[in-house]
Amino acid sequence: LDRADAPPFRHRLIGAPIPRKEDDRLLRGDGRFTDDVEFAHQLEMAVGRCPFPHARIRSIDISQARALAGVKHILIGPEVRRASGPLTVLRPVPGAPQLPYYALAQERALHEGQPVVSVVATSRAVAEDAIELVDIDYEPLPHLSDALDALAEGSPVLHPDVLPSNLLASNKDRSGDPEGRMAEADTVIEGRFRINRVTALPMEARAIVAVWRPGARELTVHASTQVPHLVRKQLAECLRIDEGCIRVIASDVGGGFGQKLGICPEDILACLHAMALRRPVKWIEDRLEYFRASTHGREAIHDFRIGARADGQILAMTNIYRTDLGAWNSSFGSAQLSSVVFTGPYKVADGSVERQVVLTNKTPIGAYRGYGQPEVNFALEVLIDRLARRLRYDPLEFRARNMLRPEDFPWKTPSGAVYDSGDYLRTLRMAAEAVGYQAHRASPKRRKDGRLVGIGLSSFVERTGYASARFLANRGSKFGAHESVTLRANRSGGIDLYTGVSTFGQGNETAFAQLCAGILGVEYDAIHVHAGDTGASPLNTGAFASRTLIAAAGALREAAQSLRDKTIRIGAWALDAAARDVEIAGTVLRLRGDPGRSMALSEIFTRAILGQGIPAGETPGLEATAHFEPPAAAFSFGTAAAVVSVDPETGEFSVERFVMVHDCGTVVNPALVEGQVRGALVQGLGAALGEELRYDKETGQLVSGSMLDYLAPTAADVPPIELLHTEVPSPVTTLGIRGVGEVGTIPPGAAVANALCDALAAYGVEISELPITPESVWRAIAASSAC
Ligand code: SMO
Repeated sequence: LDRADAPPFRHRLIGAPIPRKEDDRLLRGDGRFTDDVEFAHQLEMAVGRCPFPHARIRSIDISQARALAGVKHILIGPEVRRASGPLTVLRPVPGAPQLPYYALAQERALHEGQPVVSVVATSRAVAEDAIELVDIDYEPLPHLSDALDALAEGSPVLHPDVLPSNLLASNKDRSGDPEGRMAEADTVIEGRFRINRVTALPMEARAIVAVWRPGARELTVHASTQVPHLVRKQLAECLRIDEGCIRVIASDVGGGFGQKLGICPEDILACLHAMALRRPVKWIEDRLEYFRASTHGREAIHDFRIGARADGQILAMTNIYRTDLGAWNSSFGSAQLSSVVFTGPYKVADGSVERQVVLTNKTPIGAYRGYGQPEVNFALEVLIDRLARRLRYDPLEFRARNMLRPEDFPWKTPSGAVYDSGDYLRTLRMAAEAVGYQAHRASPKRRKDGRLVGIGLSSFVERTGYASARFLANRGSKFGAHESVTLRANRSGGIDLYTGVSTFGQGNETAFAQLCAGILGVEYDAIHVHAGDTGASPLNTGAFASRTLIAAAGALREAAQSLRDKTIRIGAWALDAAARDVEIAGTVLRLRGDPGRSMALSEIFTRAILGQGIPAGETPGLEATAHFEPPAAAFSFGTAAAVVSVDPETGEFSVERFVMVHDCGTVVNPALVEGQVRGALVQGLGAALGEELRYDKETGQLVSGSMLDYLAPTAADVPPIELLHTEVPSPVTTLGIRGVGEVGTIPPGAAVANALCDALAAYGVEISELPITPESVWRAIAASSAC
C-alpha cells in the first residue's frame, strides 16, 4: 500500500500511549454536549408515550393542554403523517418492506413508550404538565412479548398492512454438508440459549436541539449521534427537504455504543416543531424515557448443534436463531452479524446458520456494542465446554485442537465471511498461562471457606469494519464503506483536521491527530481536530462497526501525504534545495544534514495559502481531502479467562479474576486500546451478570426500567481485569489495524458461565441463559441431577 516515494508509513508516533486530546476539555468541564447548546427564544419539548404494549388510539383531546399557559405547539399522529414520512432505516432487512413506523403512533401504538403526542412549551416542566392534560382514549389490544409466541399460528400481527406475519425476514447460509457430517459424528450436542434484552446506558441519553431559519432555508440540528452525515440524510428523507438545507452538528457525545446510530422519532418531532414555530426546540431525554423508548439491545434465542468425532474433531455446526426486534426494524445488522461469526475461531467447513427476525410489542432493538456477536459467542462457547466435558476432553485442549491455524487463512466460514489472518491459538495459550490454568486444574475445587472455585474460557473472533460498498449496495444499505478526512494548513503553522466522525469516547481525535502528525512530521499539538459537523467535514460514513480507524487511516495517509508533498515542494524551492534533501521536523522544514538552513512551517503555509512566494505553476492553497474504502473486513480475535468462586448453598458467586488476551492488529495507541477493551468488558460483564430489560408477560410492561431495577455494575462490582495483547497485523487494512471498539462485550457471558459450570461440576450444572445471577445459579444447582 505504500507509495514508492513516500517514507515508511510506520512512524514514531504509532504505538505511543499519547494522552487523549479530548480529555483536556472533558476533565476541565469544557466539553460541549447537546444540552449545553442554548439559543435565545429556545423552547423545550416533552413527549407523551403509550402506557400499553399494544393499543388502538380511539381519540386524542388536546384542548386542555393547549390552554395551559406557556404551551406553544402540540403534535399528534395525523399531523406528523402529513408532514413527514415513516422513519427510514440505515440498513433495511433484505427483502423486507418499509414498516409504517412514524414519529408519532398512528391508529395503533405498538409498544409501551412509543411516542403518541409531543408538546413544546416555554420549559420542560410546562411541557410535561401539558402532556398530563392530554386526554387519550386507548383501547388495549392483545400483545406479544415473546418471539416464539409472536411466531405462533393465530398470533395478532403487528404490521398487517405490509406483512402477513410477525416474521419480518428469515434467511440462511450454509456450506459443505452439515447434515451428512452430523450423521457421521460420534457425539452430537445441542442446546437452546436465551440472551437477555439489555440497554447501552450511555451517560448522556438522547438529545437534540433543532433550529429552523426559513429565510436561509437552513435546519441546524445539534444532536447526540455517532453518524452526523447519516442523520442528515435520514432527516432529509423523513422531513422531505433537500439535504443541502440541513446541517447536523454533534460536538461532544456522552456515549454512543451503537445506540446513537441513525434517527429516532423524537428527532423528527423536534424538527417538525421547530419548523412550525420558527423557534429553536430542545429535547433532552430523561432516564426513565430512556429505558422505555431508546432502542434496546440483543435479545435472541439460539438453537445450536455441534457434531464431533470421539477423538475430539468437530465435524459440523448448525445454528438457528430468532432475534426479537421489538415493534420496528430500527436495526437489522445485529441480527445479521451473529451469523457471520457463528463458527467462532474453529475450523469448521460444514455448517449452516439460519436467522429469523421477529417483531413483538416491545421497544425496538437497535445496535448495541458487540452487535450480535456477544449473543452467538455465549451459545457457541458454552456448548463447546459442554461438548468437551462429554468427550472427556479438557476444554482448553478441545479448543486448541479445533482452532484455525495461521496457515489456514484466508478462511471462508460457512456463513461466507472471510477471516483475514490471526494466531488464535496463541491467545488461548497466553490466557491459560496468565490465569494459571494448569495450576487451577490441579488444585481442589473446594476452598477452606467452603466456596467452590472454577475457571472458564471463551475464545472469539470479531468482525471489525465490513466489506466493500458494493457488497452493501446489494443489500440496500444507505451508507457506504469509506471514511474521509480534510486537512487544511493554517497560517500559525498548524493543521486543521476535519472529520465527520463525532467524538463519543472512542478517542478518535487523538488517534487521527497521532497518525496525521506522524505522517507529516509536525508536532502532535499542531493538529486541531474539528469533528462531527456536516457543515465542516467531508461526507463520510461514521463511527460504528469498530470501523473508524480501519477506514480512516487510509484517508489520513493519503491527505497527509498530499499536504506533505506540497509543503516540501514549496519549502525546498524557497530554501533553494532539492525536494529530496529537505524534511519536516516539528515546526520547521529543514535541510537534511544542515539544520541551520530551515524555514518555519508557518511561513511556508502562509506562502501557500496566499499564493505568494511559491514556485511558478504551483496553485495557491494547502488543503487536501481524501476518501478511503478498505477492501475487506478485518477480524479481531482473542481469548478471555474468568475465575469465579461460588457458594453452592445460595448460588452467590463472584468473579475473582478476568483475563483478556486480545489482538487488534497494529496498535496505534495502547492507552486508547486499553480504555476501549476495559470499558467494553465492563459492559459485557454487566450484561452477562445482572442487567436485564424484563417484560411482564401478562401486562406487557417493562418492569426493570429504572436505575433501581436495572442492575448495571458499579465500580465496586467490577472484578480485577488483566489485559494482554498480541499484534498480528491484518493484511487487508492500512497499517494492519483491526478494530477494537466493541470486542470486550463479546466473551464475558460464556467465560463466566463456563467458570461457574467448572466450579459446580460435581452438581452437573448447566447454564443456558443470560443474565447469570445468584438466583439463576441457585436454580440451576437445584435443578441439577446431583441434588
Ligand atoms: S453496535 Mo456499533 O455502533 O456497530
